[in-house]
Amino acid sequence: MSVRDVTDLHEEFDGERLPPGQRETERFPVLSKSGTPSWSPETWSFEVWGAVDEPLEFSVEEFRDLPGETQRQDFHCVTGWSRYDNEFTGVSFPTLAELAGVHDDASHVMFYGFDDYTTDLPLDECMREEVLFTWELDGEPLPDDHGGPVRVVTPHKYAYKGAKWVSGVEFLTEAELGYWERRGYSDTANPWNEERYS
Ligand SMILES: Nc1nc2c(c(=O)[nH]1)N[C@H]1C(S)=C(S)[C@@H](COP(=O)(O)O)O[C@H]1N2
Ligand SMILES: [Mo]
Repeated sequence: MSVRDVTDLHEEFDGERLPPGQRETERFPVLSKSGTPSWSPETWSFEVWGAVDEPLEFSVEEFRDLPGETQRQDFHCVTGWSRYDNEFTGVSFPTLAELAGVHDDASHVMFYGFDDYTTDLPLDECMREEVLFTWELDGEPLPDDHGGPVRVVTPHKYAYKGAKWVSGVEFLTEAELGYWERRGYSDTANPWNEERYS
């Protein structure tokens, strides 16, 4: 499968590959607010609801059957580390949004995780090919600690904008704040502007 390299994303933000105040790590640390939730294929489901024509629900098998692509992406954690060249396979946000038929008055998005995590973004910040619902890292099933079976990645934002163990997406007509955004982390989270705290 061909790999789309989006590690030049920083150019759009007039920044270096390594955002200010970050250091590169080869390791892939695990950062979770409350540990790794267990899941099983029998009970796992993913839902799309809110300001859409077609609310959607998928089993894990159905989800992994969505049209996938592989991208090489960098990953920037707000605590100061960046990991380069992660190969994530998944379905892009715009592809999923198209399936659901997003209403004209939708302006924001809330992502939900099975650990009661939430994180929000404006809709236009999600309608980018690099925002992936991913189930594979470097050709292997996404490890549970890193959000398996399915997580979101947002390489244009600090990584707290990417919900691990994602259980669903809600399309909103007004802005709302997610878990870390309510606790003092930046709502906008642009790594090249060092938007870490609000
Ligand atoms: N569901 C969920 N998603 C989450 C988190 C979490 O605690 N729960 N932590 C966020 C934070 S702060 C970061 S830096 C990344 C960490 O991803 P990693 O553990 O794969 O490095 O996931 C983000 N997504
Ligand atoms: Mo983080």
